[in-house]
Amino acid sequence: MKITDAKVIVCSPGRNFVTLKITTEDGIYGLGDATLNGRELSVASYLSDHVVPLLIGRDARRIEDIWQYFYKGAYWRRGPVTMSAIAAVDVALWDIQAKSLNTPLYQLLGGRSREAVLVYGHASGEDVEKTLGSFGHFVSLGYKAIRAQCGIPGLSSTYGIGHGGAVYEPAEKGLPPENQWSTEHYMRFIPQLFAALRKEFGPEIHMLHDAHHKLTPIEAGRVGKDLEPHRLFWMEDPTPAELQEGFRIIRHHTTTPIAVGEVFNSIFDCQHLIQEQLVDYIRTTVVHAGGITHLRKIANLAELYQVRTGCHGATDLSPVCMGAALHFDLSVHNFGVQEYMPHTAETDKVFPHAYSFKDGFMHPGDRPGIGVDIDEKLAAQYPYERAYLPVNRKLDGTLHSW
Ligand code: CS2
Ligand code: MG
Repeated sequence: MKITDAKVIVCSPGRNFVTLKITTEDGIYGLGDATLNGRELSVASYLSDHVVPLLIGRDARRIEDIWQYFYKGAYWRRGPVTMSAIAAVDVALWDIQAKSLNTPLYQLLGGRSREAVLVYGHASGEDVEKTLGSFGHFVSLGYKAIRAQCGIPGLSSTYGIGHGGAVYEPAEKGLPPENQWSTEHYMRFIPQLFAALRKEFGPEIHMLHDAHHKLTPIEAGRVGKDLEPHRLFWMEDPTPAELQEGFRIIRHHTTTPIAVGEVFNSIFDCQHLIQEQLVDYIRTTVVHAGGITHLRKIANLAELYQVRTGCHGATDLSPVCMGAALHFDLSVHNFGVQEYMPHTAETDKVFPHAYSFKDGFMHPGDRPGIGVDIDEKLAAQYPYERAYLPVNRKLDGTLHSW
C-alpha cells in the first residue's frame, strides 16, 4: 500500500490548526493532527520541507518502522516540534490502516475495554460566584468530572478563564498578552474556591484543578494539603516538570492526586515520574507525544506503576486528535479520564467527525479509521492568523511560568 501523496493543511476556523493528509495508491487517505499552539508553522514546515519528501513511496502499513525512521533517522531526537510531526504521520497511518480494514481504529488497538470514555469539562469564572454558575452548567449537561478555574482576587488576569461565557481559548491573535501572577494571592484563595464548590455540589462529583506550572514543589505540597478536605480528582501541573525529582517533595506532603504531562513529548519526559509513582495520571497526548504508537508505550509503562492516562484535550488539539484519542481511550486498560473542551461550530464544520458526547461520557463512533474528516475547501476559507499563548509576570515584573 504505497504512499503516493502527503500534504499539510493549515487553517484557522476560530483558531489555528495544522493537519497532515497522507494518501495511498489505493486512494485511501489518513489524517493526523500536527497543531502546536503558538508555534504552528514550525511543525507545518518540519512536515512539508523535511518529512513529506521522505514519505512518498513508503508502505503505509509499516507504521512502527516509519515511526522509528522519523525518530531515529532525524538524528535530532525529541522536542515538541519533531514529536508533533511524527505524531501526525503516525495517526494518519493508523487512520489509513483501519480504513483499509474497514474497521474503527480501537479494534486494532485491542478492542473496547469499556463502554464509553469518561470526560471532564472546563468550568471557569472571573469570581467564585461565576465559577459556581459555570460549574452548575456543566453538571446540568451531565458531566461527572469538571475542572474548575477561577479569577484570583487582586489579579487582573490569570490562566483558564473564559470571558463572557465564551469557551476559553488561550491563544490570542497579535503579540502575546501579559498575565499577572501572585503565588501568595493564589495559595490563599484556591482552598476557598473548592470549599465553596464542595458546599454547593456535594462530595460525589469529580473536581479537577490545573495549577498550570506556576508553583514550586513545596508550594504545590502546601496547596495539595490545603485541598485534601475537598478530595480533588486531581491537581494538574502543580510545578514545572522538567525537574521530575521535584515531585518527590509534593508527594511527601500531600495525598491530593497529581496529573502532569500535557507538555511532554516522549516517554523520557515522564519515565521517573511514573516509575517512582510521583504522579497518578499521565497527560501526554496523541498529537504532542509521538502519536498512537508512542502514547501506547507510555501507557504501558504507566500501567506497571498503577498510573492512569488523562490525555490533554484542549481546543488547541484538533478534532483529528480528539477522534484518535477517543479510540485510544476506549481501548487502553489503565484509562483515567479524557479532557474534553468542545470546539467551536466553525471548527466542527471543517472537521466533521463521528465522536459524540452523552451524559458525561464520549464515544469515538464506529466509522472505519479515526472517524474524523477534513473539508479542505471550507478549511481554505480560514487562513492562518498568527496567535500566541500569554506570557506571565509576577507583580514585580519577574517573568514567570504561564
Ligand atoms: C490546559 C490547556 O487544558 C489544559 O489542561 O493546560 O488549556 C493549555 O493551557 C493549552 O492547551 C496550551 O495550548
Ligand atoms: Mg493543563
